Amino acid sequence: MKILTVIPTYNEIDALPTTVDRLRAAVPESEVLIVDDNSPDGTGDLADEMSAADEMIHVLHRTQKNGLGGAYIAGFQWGLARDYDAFVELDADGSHQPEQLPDLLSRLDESDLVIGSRWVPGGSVVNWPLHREVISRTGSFYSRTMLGLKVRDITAGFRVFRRSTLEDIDLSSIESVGYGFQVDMTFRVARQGKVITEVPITFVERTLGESKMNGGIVLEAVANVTKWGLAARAETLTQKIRVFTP
Ligand SMILES: Nc1nc2c(ncn2[C@@H]2O[C@H](COP(=O)(O)OP(=O)(O)O)[C@@H](O)[C@H]2O)c(=O)[nH]1
Ligand SMILES: [Mg+2]
Repeated sequence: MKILTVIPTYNEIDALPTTVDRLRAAVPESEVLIVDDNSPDGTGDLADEMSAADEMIHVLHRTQKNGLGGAYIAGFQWGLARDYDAFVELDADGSHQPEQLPDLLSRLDESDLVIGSRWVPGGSVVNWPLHREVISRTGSFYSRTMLGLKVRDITAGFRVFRRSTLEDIDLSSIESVGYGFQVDMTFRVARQGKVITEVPITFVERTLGESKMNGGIVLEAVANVTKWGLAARAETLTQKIRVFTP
């Protein structure tokens, strides 16, 4: 199985080397694609140096900061144009522990999408401020309710997609840039009747660099989830109504 781990970066110059070293040690067979949005701190140049020193590491440069969702879609399209069988999402900041990636990969033969989950038994977060936990749990709860999903950690960003799962999604129609991207991908996979597996992970808050999360990202997710939920409900209603005209 040919694996591509996509790592989106924006100003991750301090955290990226350790994350990639840990990944290369934990899953040496995985190739790595760093997708950098022209980070002002020089992360893109560092990525180029790492790529020059290791043929398993590739870099995709984008011209401007365009959100995590856009970076992943560009990374997936890069990989789909090549012969990878599995696509991993991994944050650069060390929150997703590469040592737990084998646990996720081991479930891929029986799944279309594997999610590293904080909110299933055995999953946890370390050093997260209370407001982050509240936002994450509330976001998952709201998405589950609005979209009728059974997944516990819907905004999770440590994931493995089977190639066919990505091929069956129209990536160009994904509109969210922030966490809404993860929700949208989950919703689309679930609606196709595909198998989603959640594997418990320990999510460790970053010690280097800064989070790019902001109120706009949360609002975008809430607005989109509401829109998708209402649209899905309207579809169901239309199907149940029979109209007789004289
Ligand atoms: N290429 C790119 N990467 C991004 C962007 N926003 C966030 N990221 C990356 O996405 C990952 C998760 O972002 P982070 O700020 O840690 O979010 P948090 O974990 O929710 O606080 C990190 O590797 C970031 O560098 C973006 O606009 N472009
Ligand atoms: Mg983070």
